[in-house]
Amino acid sequence: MDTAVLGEVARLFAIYGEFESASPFGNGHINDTFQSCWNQAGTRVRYTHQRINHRVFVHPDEVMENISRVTGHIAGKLLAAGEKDRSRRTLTVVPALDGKPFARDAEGGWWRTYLFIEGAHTMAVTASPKEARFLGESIGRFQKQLADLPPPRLHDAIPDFHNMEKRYARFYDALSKDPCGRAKDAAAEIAFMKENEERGAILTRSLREGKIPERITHNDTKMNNILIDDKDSHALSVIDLDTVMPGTSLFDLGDLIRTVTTRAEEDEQDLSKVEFDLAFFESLLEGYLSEALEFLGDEEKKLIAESGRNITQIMGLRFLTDYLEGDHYYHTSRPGHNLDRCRNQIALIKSMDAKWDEAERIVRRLVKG
Ligand code: ADP
Ligand code: GN1
Ligand code: MG
Repeated sequence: MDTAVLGEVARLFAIYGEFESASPFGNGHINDTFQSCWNQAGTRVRYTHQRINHRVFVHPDEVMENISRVTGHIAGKLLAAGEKDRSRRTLTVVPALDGKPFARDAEGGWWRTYLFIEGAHTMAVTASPKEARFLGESIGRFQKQLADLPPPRLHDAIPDFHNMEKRYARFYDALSKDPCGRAKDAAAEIAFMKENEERGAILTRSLREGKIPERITHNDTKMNNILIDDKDSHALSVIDLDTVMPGTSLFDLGDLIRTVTTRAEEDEQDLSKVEFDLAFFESLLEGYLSEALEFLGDEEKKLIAESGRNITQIMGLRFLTDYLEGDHYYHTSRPGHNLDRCRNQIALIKSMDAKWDEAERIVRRLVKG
């Protein structure tokens, strides 16, 4: 998209001053993200604009209603706590000129705008246990901040998002149709997913049977959805709020475990680098539990280690399904990208399994406090 078109989109929002420039930003798999620069009476100010992926989020107005409520609630908490730097500690929705939290472009695209959070970055991999701890803390805090969000229930932004049974049904459908003739190239991965189907259903079943409670959760807590303060590596704010909806605390913890406890990126092809790191796991849990221990129930605590394996499995299964279907869902940048991601997730699960007893021991020790 060229600057002139982005300028037109940016001007749909209630932003003061003169538009100067705009360019693509970030590396998400789903939405298209841009930044714009404005001259506001002599000060250069940036904004974040996102074109919401309308194929993934079929009700963008409901997504934006969820996000407005959630960010408003967190902003209220930060204000009540006398926190400094509040507009860097949560996303701030900038309304469109008509007051709505989104705007439509000439092609029918759905756009939203946030204040650009300055002096922050996202991390692709964890460098030290200290960072893992900060990341864990931020998600525990996020869940705690939303525990008392007033009714009504949030919209289900993507129904059955982490429902393993439904994900398996779609996988089997893709496998039987094999529209691109790719199943033959993924025989080992397909076999792994079939062998592990039963174990993978545990979070879905526990939630459905009421063994673990429904809470408001983020549901996409991979580490690059957390902004880190440039000056002290503290986790500043949790972003990418499209999927905030009712779920289990374990979806969020699981996605953190999946992304924070290995030094390898999600699409690393050298699988010898994909290793579950127990020191990162322990620090991540210490951080998360420093906020969450007070509200977690016994059944949730029992499933902590399992949550990491579970969310890693669901992501591996989704990458594999997208590969079989022809790469329609995730942004890809090379042939076989989704298959590489799937292989990476399976390698991580195998590494978790190899260290399972120690991981469970760490959990038991930490939940005792
Ligand atoms: P996606 O759903 O495609 O993953 P994200 O909402 O995660 O999109 O945004 C993509 C990237 O854009 C983030 O990883 C982050 O680097 C950057 N980003 C998003 N919102 C902001 C913001 N308000 N301030 C600064 N950077 C942002
Ligand atoms: C997507 O939007 P992004 O890139 O943060 C996906 C997540 C996956 C993740 C894998 C709405 O997250 O579920 O875990 O890719 N988001 C959606 O990297 O499907
Ligand atoms: Mg993201």
